[in-house]
Amino acid sequence: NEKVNGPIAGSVPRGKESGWDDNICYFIKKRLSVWCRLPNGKWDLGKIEETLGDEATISLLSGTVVKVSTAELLPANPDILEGVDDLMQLSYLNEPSVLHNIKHRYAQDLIYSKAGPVLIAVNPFKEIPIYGNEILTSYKQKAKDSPHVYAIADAAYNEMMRDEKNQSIILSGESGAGKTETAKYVMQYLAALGCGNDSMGYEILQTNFILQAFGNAKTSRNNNSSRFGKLIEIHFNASGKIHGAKIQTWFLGICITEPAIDSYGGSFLVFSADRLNLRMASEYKYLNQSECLVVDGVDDGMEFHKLVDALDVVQICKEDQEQAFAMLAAVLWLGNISFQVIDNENHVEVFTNEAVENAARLINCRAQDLMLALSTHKIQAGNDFIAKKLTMQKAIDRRDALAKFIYTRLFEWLVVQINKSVKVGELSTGRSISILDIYGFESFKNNSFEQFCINYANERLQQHFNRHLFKLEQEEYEEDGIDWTKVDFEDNQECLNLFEKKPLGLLSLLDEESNFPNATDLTFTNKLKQYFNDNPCFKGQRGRAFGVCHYAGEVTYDTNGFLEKNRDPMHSEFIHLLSSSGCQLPKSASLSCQSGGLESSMQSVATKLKSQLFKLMHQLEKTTPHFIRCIKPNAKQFPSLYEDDLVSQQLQCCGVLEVVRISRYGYPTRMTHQEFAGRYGFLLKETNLSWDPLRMSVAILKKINFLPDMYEVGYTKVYLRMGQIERLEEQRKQFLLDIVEVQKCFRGGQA
Ligand code: AOV
Ligand code: MG
Repeated sequence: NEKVNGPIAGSVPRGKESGWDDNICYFIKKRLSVWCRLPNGKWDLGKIEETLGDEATISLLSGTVVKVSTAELLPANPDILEGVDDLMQLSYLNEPSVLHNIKHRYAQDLIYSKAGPVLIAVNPFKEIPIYGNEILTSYKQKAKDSPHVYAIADAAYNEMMRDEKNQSIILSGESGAGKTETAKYVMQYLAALGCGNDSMGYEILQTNFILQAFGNAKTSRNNNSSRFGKLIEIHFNASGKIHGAKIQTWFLGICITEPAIDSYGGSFLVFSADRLNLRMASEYKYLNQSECLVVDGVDDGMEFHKLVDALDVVQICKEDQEQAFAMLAAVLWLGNISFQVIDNENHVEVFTNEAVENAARLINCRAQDLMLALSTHKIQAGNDFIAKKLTMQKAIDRRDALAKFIYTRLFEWLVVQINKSVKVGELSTGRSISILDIYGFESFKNNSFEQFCINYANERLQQHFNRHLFKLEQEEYEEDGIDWTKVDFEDNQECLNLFEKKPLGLLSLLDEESNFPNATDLTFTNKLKQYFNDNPCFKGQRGRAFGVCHYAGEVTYDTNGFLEKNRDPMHSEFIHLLSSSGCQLPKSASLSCQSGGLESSMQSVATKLKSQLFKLMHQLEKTTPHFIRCIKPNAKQFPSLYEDDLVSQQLQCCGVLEVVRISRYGYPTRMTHQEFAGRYGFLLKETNLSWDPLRMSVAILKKINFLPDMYEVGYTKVYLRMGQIERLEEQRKQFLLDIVEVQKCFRGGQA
């Protein structure tokens, strides 16, 4: 079937243009610009002077003349296409052209572009005046249609109202690319569109702020990095007004002492100093792990007031607020607790100082009990329990585990409170928009269990994207008997298999080792190396390290602490300690852990994450997705700095070129033969009633004289290329007008 294959015969290798080789002569003759890859790997614009065999002489824009292989040349787009809104409009779709287009726009603060159905958002790292009421209104009134996060929110809203189908807006991108910020604008738009008589929209916006205050931290990648994933489902009533929301979070319970992460819980903690007996941030071990303590330009006092206001808005009473801050302070004081060795077997006791006193006071338990819980573990001997002293490292781990335990419960408790406040009685079906913002792909110098989980989650999300934009599209064509030449796309199934396969996958093996009493992080790593030696996604490395080839690049993980973090032991001593404390919040939190069912508390962290992700994917499958790809233009978080390589790598790993290709050569309009025949059957003067819909469709298409590569006829549907349906609709409109005319005449005649 030649007509479909035409433009993209075979699968087009990345960055290559089909038929380009034959075109080089034309480019020489017309003196058209080409992209030329220089020996340093960078693309530059130039003109071909001549070719000799495989070698071309190029004069670059700068005046320099270079000789390169013709394989390093690609066609450049005519000037008139410079900085187009949608990459689909480019005549030549290759990597340098796409990069150049986005860069050209970025230089003019046009941070949004479209790649077919996907919105690309490049982080400006500075404020640009493209948000707020006025601009919002112009998108609402369709006065503006340039690519914008508001336009995506608007499309989702309209589609929801029109089709009564749940929608989702999925943000993805690396850490620091702008997902959370962009999600905020989506919510702002929806709140403005769906604001009713009550303050529900405003309340929902405030929840963002609260969760960020408690769940974000400064990392080397992002000053305000989300340490939790979030899905917020906003529900609308029949007249399109917001009537409630539901928030789900996936808090990783990231270890507070993780080197990459500091100032946990943000900078807010610091100012409630007086009341909570707190010191400067630098005096807390959990906050001063590295240099990135101070977030430039953040006025902690102001932020704290905003936080308290927001807590008021979601109706968390003052008493509970105090308790929440007390818990935060307790976490910080716990970090300052130290131990002293008391015998020659490295057993320890808690060093009695203000840290223990303050932590105990804030948790509302006896200092003695806290000290015992941190430095001993109970062993059953017959009918009795005896307390055995812990060694130094075990005690430190225990202390950090308690801090993490309290912090995680606090976060979960907050989410429960917030949900109570924004809850709707009866959740609407078919009228909701879910916004998904998870922790972005991370690759640090040292990557631990946290990055392992984060990157696994991103791998899953990437597959959802692939499935929707490539797989489902192609599968539908194939099932309907259309010869559709496949566009190559990066499938990440193999990497997901490496994680998920049973019994031989990273997660299963991790669980297995976590359950072995004698296993260590090293035995775990060795097992991986033994089993995955031949797996192309796995790279065995020295010592405790191994690498995974993720869709976004290879990451090396250090398995130090993997087993312990995966077990996430819920020490019964902690639960006992907290439930006997006089403090309500940790008590209710620890009780809710117990009542959360043994099942979920017995599960390892990795298994829990996996099942949560499956649930999430299942939920998303039931919605119409809208994708926003956030791009980080430089690693320094500087404004106006665009690093080609960094952007190129992100565009590649999210398959932007492939998305555009598939959209350009795909068939955006599809109707069943019944629908098609029903709507356009009028075009046929004489229809034979015995004809089946397929035959009718074919007759209509013949009648309208479409060019052969503008349509396809499948077993069940008619497929039309972009712009074709308009022609049919035009004819239909004319036909209906004619009928009205005829009727008028007829009535006129009667009268
Ligand atoms: P992330 O959510 O993608 O990272 P953020 O949304 O936190 O990234 O963005 C990082 C920072 O970039 C923000 O704090 C802003 O300073 C800036 N920024 C992002 N988008 C914009 C914008 N549209 N206009 C102005 N500044 C912006 V992570 O949560 O680390 O994956 O886990
Ligand atoms: Mg974020």
